[in-house]
Amino acid sequence: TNQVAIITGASRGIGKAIAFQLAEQGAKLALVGSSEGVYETEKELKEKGFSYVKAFQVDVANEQQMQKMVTEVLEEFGQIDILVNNAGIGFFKEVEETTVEEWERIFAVNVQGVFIGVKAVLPHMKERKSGTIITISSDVGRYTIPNGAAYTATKYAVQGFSGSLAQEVRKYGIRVGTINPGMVDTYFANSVQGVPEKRDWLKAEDVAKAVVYMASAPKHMLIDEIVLHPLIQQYPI
Ligand code: NJP
Repeated sequence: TNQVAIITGASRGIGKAIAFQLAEQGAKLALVGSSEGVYETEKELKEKGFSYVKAFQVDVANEQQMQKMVTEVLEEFGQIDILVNNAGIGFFKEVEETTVEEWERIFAVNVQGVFIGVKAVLPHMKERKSGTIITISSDVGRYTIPNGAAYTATKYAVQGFSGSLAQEVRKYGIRVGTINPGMVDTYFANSVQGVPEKRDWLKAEDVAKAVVYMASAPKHMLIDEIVLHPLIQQYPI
C-alpha cells in the first residue's frame, strides 16, 4: 500500500493486468506505453475508483522521454518503489527473413528499454536505499526455440542484464527479479487476446499475480525468478 510503481507496456496485455492488480494493492501508478492506448488504461482505472494513476505516452527505447517521465513521476508522487519493465515486442520468423531494422528495433525496445528504465530510476532508489525492479522476460530467456532467434536473443540479454544488476544493487537495498512466463494470452506478436485457440494459455492476470507476489515480499527477501507455464505447454520445449 501507498507504494509508487512505474509499469511499462501498460496499454494492454500483461502490463494492463499488472496495473489493475497493483492498484488493488493500493499502489499509485505511472503507466507507460508508446501508443494512446495507455490513456485508455488510465481512464479505466480511474473509472474503477483508482485515482492515483498517471499515464505517459513514452517510448521505452527513448532515454530522454523516459528520464522526463521519471522526473514527472517523482514530482507527482514523491517516490518510486517499484519499476516493472514489461514493455516488449515480438516477431517470429527465420533468421534469413529478419531485417537489420527489425533486429535493431526489437533490441531497442526489449533490451535497451529495460536498461534505460533501470538507469532512470536507480539514482532515486539508491538514495532511498530501497526499491524493487521486476522485469517480464520470458521462458525463452532460458532456452531456445526455432523461428525466434531475434526475440530469444533479446530475452537472453535481459536475463544477463538483470542477473548482473541484481548483484550490483543488492548493497543499496534494491531487489531485482525476473518473471519468465510461457505462452500468455495477450496481443503479443500481433495476435489477438481471447481467441479460442489460446483458451488454455496463461492469462495476463496469472503473470500479474507473480508480479504482486514478488513486489510484496518482505524487504529482507528477494525472489530472483518466477517461471510459469500453462499446463499444456511442454517445458522446456
Ligand atoms: O504483449 P502485448 P504482452 N514503449 O502486445 C507496450 C513478454 N512475454 O502483454 O506501446 C513503450 O499485449 C504496448 O503498448 P503500446 C513480452 O516479451 C509475453 O504479452 O502503447 N511501450 C503494450 O502495452 C513482453 O515483454 C509472452 O502499444 C511499448 C505492451 O508493450 C511482456 O511479456 C510470453 C513499446 C505489449 O503488450 C508483455 O507482453 C513471454 C515501447 N516502445 C513473454 N512497445 C506471451 N504473450 O506469450 C510496446 O514469455 N509497448
